[in-house]
Amino acid sequence: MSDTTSQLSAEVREALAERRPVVALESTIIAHGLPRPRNLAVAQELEALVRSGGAVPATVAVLDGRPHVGLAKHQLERIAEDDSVRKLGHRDLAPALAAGASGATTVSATAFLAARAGIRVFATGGLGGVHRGWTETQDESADLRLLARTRITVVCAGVKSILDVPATLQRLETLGVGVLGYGTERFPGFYLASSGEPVDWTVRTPEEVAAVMSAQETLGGPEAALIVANPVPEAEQLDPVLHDQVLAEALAECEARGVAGQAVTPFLLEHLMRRTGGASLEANLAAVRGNVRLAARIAAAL
Ligand code: PSU
Ligand code: MN
Repeated sequence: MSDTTSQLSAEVREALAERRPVVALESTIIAHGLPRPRNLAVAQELEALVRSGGAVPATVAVLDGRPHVGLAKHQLERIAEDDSVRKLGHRDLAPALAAGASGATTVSATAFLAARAGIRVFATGGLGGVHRGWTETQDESADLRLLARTRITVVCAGVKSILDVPATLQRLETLGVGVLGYGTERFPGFYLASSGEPVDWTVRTPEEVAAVMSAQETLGGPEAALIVANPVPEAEQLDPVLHDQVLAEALAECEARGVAGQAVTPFLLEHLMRRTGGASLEANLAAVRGNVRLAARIAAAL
């Protein structure tokens, strides 16, 4: 598929043309999910991790109304530092392009733009999903439905534990999105190694993931994503007791303040970070690093 709307960096374009491994990275985690100035250092570190895994990093964002796949140094700095950078889900792309706006892309917008550019593997922290209290708010991340119709493999530490995890897994099943536990029989819990929920399929090597991807291609049919759920190492997870306690407070605070829509996820992540004295941030980063390393190995195995 030729993609003339997006600006591919020269490095990404050449790698794709020569069928070398490329890993897409999202930018919302950088602009809205991590504190400054650490966010820029993390963005650069994640790109370096992809490179040391033998793949080319393609961080995705929208700059001045143009989607970019693969950012130059100053572009990555802008995403990390500029206050006017918005949060763009898939549905926000067209208005952002028309308005000439700049924004960081969520999982839904990143997966869409990356797949469109011909990238097969994407790494992030934790997917969005069905929020607790869904029966009242109907808050379900656009990530899920977009992944139901986009052929890309997403390496993540499960879905954010601020969500209703069993309901999210149920939605993924309904939507026909495949879920593989990587080296685990339990669905990971983002900050925690396990959410306690079972997964139906377990793989243990990048080659096994690549085999599932090629079987998806052979089968054809709806172009759904494949989720590779890779747990944070237990030694680096957030203390589960602290997690449950602080999360309950964060959810109550979110409701009391009437935080809604796109602001909910950044609010909860920030609250957890403050109330765990930064421990949730370390667990989040450990999870993301592990996912980025694994994504590079999967891209190389293809
Ligand atoms: N993973 C992280 N931190 C984040 C996110 C993922 O470790 O901030 C972002 C992703 O961009 C994801 C978004 O798509 O949170 C979900 O937001 P929402 O719940 O508003 O759809
Ligand atoms: Mn939402």
